[in-house]
Amino acid sequence: MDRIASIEALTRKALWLSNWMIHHANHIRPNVDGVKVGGHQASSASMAAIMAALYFGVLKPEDRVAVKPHAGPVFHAIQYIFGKQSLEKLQNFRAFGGAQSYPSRTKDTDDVDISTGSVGLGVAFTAFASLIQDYVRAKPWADTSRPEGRMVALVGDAELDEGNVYECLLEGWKHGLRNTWWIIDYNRQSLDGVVREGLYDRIEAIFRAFDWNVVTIKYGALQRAAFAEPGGEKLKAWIDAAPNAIYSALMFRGGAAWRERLSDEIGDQGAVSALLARRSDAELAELMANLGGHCVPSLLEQFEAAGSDKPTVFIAYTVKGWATPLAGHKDNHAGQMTGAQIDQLRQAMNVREGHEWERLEGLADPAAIERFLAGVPFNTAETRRHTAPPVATIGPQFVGTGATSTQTAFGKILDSIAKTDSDLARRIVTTSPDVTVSTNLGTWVNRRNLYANREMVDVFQKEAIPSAQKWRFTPEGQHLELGIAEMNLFLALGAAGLSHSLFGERLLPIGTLYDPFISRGLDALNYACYQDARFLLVATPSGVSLAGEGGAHQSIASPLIGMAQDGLASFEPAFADELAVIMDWAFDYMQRSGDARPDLADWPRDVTGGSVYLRLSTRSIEQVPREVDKALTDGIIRGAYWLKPPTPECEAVIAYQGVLASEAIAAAGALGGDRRNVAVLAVTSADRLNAGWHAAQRARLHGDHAARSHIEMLLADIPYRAGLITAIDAHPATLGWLGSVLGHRTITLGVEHFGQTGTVNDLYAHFGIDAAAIEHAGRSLMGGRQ
Ligand SMILES: Cc1ncc(C[n+]2csc(CCOP(=O)(O)OP(=O)(O)O)c2C)c(N)n1
Ligand SMILES: [Mg+2]
Repeated sequence: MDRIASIEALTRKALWLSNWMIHHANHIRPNVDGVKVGGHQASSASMAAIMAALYFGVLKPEDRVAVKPHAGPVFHAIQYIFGKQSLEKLQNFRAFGGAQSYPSRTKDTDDVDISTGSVGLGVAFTAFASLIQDYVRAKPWADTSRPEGRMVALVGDAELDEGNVYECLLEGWKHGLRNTWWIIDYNRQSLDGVVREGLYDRIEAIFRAFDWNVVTIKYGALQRAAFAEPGGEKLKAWIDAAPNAIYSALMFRGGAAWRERLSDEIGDQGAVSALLARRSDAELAELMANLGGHCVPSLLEQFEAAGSDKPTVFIAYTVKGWATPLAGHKDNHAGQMTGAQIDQLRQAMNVREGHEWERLEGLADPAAIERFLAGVPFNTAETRRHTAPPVATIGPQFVGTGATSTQTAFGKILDSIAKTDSDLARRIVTTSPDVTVSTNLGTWVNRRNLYANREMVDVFQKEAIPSAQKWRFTPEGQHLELGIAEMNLFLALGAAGLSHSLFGERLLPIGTLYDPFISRGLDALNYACYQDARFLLVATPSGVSLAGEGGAHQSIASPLIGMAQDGLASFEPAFADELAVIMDWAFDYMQRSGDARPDLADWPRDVTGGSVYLRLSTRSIEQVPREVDKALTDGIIRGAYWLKPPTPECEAVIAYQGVLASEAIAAAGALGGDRRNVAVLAVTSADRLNAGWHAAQRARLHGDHAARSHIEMLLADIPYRAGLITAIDAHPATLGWLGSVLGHRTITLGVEHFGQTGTVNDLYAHFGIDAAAIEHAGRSLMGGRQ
């Protein structure tokens, strides 16, 4: 059996198993709650041949693939054929513990390279993965003996509606993108219906504009042979002119309908009538379905001809629902075959009843296929997922005790790291969407340079024009300068944050942006976390504390995003020494992968690690001169410590997070004087405090009655009658829950409405978060006693 015949046979297997998997999940497995299970038979069928040609023919172990989310079943079927996916997981497709609905590198066990789900993101991720591959390989410390991989996206045509695809094309062009393949499943259908006519021309023009190779795989081998027959050119002209909707509708209706339509429109033209007459209805339907994207020899030919490393888009014409009764129907996106239809497909695939799950059931020569599979290049590597040893941290970098802002301190801490000759400094890569200088990365960049795939001098420096920024671009540079698109920032952080796994080289990525613009890239941030990428996100400035910048730049919700985002530990330090401690911890936390660390046990995620988000500010505040001992370090990392501890007579507690430290301290002074005890709780991470509290609650519910979280232990120091005032330059709900930990009466201060320009004092007074407002709230809780 030759290679092409083997891959064609395996295409049919992948088609069958993917459709059967979905059918089983929806119609055979008991449905206990009546909620639709779902799965996409037509979208899977559309890609079966493309994926078979890639996985069984063209891909190498070093390639990395993002599979269109709704073709997940084909991916799982192929892995099953390789022997890398269990029957049990397939039978539990979309069930608890089973194969995931959409390929997931964290939840699936069968070698998913790049998760997908939110359309467009997996596509763009491949471009950033390729940039990161180049970045890493340009470094003197990299092991370049490993072969370079291609980053491949299998793209639904409607994914091209997503703006982030174009944002990444532009960025890729700027950085000299290489080794990237996007294979578009051009079935001209989306979820709701058939796409607009003429889309092909737009797509082609766009990719050419960005200097990509464009390879169109329009006709299958059968069609090309028919075009060569007398009258064939008429048939080709008809296919080329056919509106998408007509083609789809006829695909659905089948051979007789094709004959009727073609006979009506071109059938009186002599040779072409004979061409049609030579074929049965079934053969005619097969011919018209033989678009390039379903033709294994055509696909292999084009993939194998693409020799250069220039980014290449393949536009593969396909039919949604190919080779199934769903083919071409405009409502087929979530449509599924009936029992009778799946039975018909089973028979057409030569699969015996009761043998539906067997790997090679129905194939003419299973032994030959096994031999073929054993030699498939993609299947030869033992493991395709790498690891990299952790990079040692170097301890907190304290940068003085003069009044400062956390943003300024961040720049100094990074500069202090940049000065060291350490692995940590070498493995850090910084990136920013056009806010490098305004987020204080400038000094780091001056020392460590910008990354480019070739040397470029700083023209301003060469022309002797004085500037604080020395922008030298070099392959060894450690800053990846991005355009303004925040989606790109998070995609880049996602790719860099998986470098250890994708490319076997550890990176410690740091991305900076303005805090409010996290929302602009939120889905890509969520996506990066979902893939378990590891990075440090530094968001600054934040809140109304940036005053004069006005409402459009003032973030309100970001601490709540930080709390709710899985995989992201968020902090909002007030003081430079806290920031130094948190950054040092973050570099370790980003590299954890499951080794037990019992000393940090109050948040389960501490064991596995994750990414870290720092919400910083440009507002300078007085620092607290102090020794940062172990207890203080622990408190900072756990999320809170007593800045002014309570006494047994404590009447009120002011709990603040971030830059309102100064207001909280002033209010505590005014409220307490030397007569009563007003304690101040410095919260560095509402997120970790809250997660620890939840973890302790769960532990107690599961029988560990002694479990206590950090916040419970801290608040146990204050009498029950004491009042609690929380204050934050953000939404008050961030800290509002503190009152429910032990039931203290609580007033929550914060910002709930868009701000406006003004001085810090104006805005703090306006929103009631200044020292006077905190004091006022405190008095009301202390029962009006003066
Ligand atoms: C960001 C996002 N929006 C919406 C969806 C829901 N959705 C899933 S697939 C799809 C249509 C995809 O069409 P296409 O890419 O052409 O794939 P096909 O099924 O035709 O192969 C939509 C809207 C999603 N997954 N992600
Ligand atoms: Mg489509």
